[in-house]
Amino acid sequence: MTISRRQFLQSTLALSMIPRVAMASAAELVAQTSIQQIAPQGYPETPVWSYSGGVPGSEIRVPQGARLRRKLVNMLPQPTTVHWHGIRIDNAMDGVPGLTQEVVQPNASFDYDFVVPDAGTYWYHAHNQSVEQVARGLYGPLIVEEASGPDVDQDLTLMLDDWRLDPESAEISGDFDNGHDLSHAGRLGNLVTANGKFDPSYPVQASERLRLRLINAANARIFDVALDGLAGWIVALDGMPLDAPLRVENSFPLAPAQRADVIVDVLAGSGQTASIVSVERDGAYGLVKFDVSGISARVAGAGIDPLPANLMPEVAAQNTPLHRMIMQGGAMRWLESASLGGAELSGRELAQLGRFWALNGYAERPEDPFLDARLGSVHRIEFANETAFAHAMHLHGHHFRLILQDGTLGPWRDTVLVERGQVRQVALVADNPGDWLLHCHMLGHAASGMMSWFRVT
Ligand SMILES: [Cu+2]
Repeated sequence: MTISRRQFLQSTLALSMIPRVAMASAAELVAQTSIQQIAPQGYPETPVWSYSGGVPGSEIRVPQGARLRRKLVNMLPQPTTVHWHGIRIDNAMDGVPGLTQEVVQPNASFDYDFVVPDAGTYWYHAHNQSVEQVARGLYGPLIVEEASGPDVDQDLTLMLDDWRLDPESAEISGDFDNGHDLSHAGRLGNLVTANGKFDPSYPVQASERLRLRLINAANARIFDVALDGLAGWIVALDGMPLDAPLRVENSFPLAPAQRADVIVDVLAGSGQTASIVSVERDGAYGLVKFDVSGISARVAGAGIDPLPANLMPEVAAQNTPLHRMIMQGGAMRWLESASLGGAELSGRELAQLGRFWALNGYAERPEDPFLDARLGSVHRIEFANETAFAHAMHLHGHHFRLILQDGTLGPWRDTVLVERGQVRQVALVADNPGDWLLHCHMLGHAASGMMSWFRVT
């Protein structure tokens, strides 16, 4: 084989055009301190912890089935790890300290290297001392593209967060172990952002069709998402396509760690503003605005097709073993006692140690797994929420199917919102070998007792 002079020139030209520094840093994910304008203009900038200099960390976009490699370089004053949320990943790459890897010390690094089997909207975030590290900004979007995606004019990732900032200095409030937060709804903030900005706006044209990838990166806040000036259909939840798109009628909950892919048509006219809001008891507040200018040539009213399905296992939920996970404790339902460090402690003793919650009587990740599953076996888990608060239960390494009230199988998810007093069943095929965390994604709850795990061998 010979290379023609023309080909040679082209290849050397191509090489010289590749920015070498960018190439080197593309494979690195540097956890570092940085500064960013989080509060509205006019307020001071906020010192944050970020991946490679910005919150959210830069969007990682790869085709379905690709191999993803990132060297985590820890330039923080604390040990850290990265969890690739929702990816049905090789266990050794799951990023859970003490379960799948050792923490990455300051000035040390760790090579993450895995395949992304499923298309969809995922995210990555710190998984050591996450109640602090995620609140300081250590998260970013991970988008796995379908071979052929839907016909849309724009594909926008909107990563939502809820910050607790000092109203004067705009510094992140450092009370991550505040017992009141831990024992109640978790750390709720005073400033909501999308993509690290307060009240951002995006330019659109009237009649455009957008794919919005909503990701809730907040520590504890459940958004109740509603659309204004937009007609929307949910096409995927937690990355996984729905069998049939679901029209957004009023609002839908997006709990911490959950994602929703929504295809929207811009109904607002040129010169108007469309928006995404979160509905609260006493009104709604804006998350994201769309400034409408001009009119798209798109013919309005075309139907929404489902996204191409990922290759998921068959779940035959009937007559499969049922494992009960009782969620206990928190304010108003204080623990009488629970197990910690091999001893049974009273609720008062646990509270003094900053433990307010328990799963099946354990106020920490127990020594033995909640479920010891044979590879390929099918299980149901029943989450029984006996507390006075909502919890977003997240399973690592697997997606599960919700079991609906009538016993039929609902959507695939990796994080299920269990409202207070509610009992929810899910079904899964334990098809990914390893030790996997199962915990509440209200990060203060996880830090103060709501942590368990299951084993697949
Ligand atoms: Cu919780």
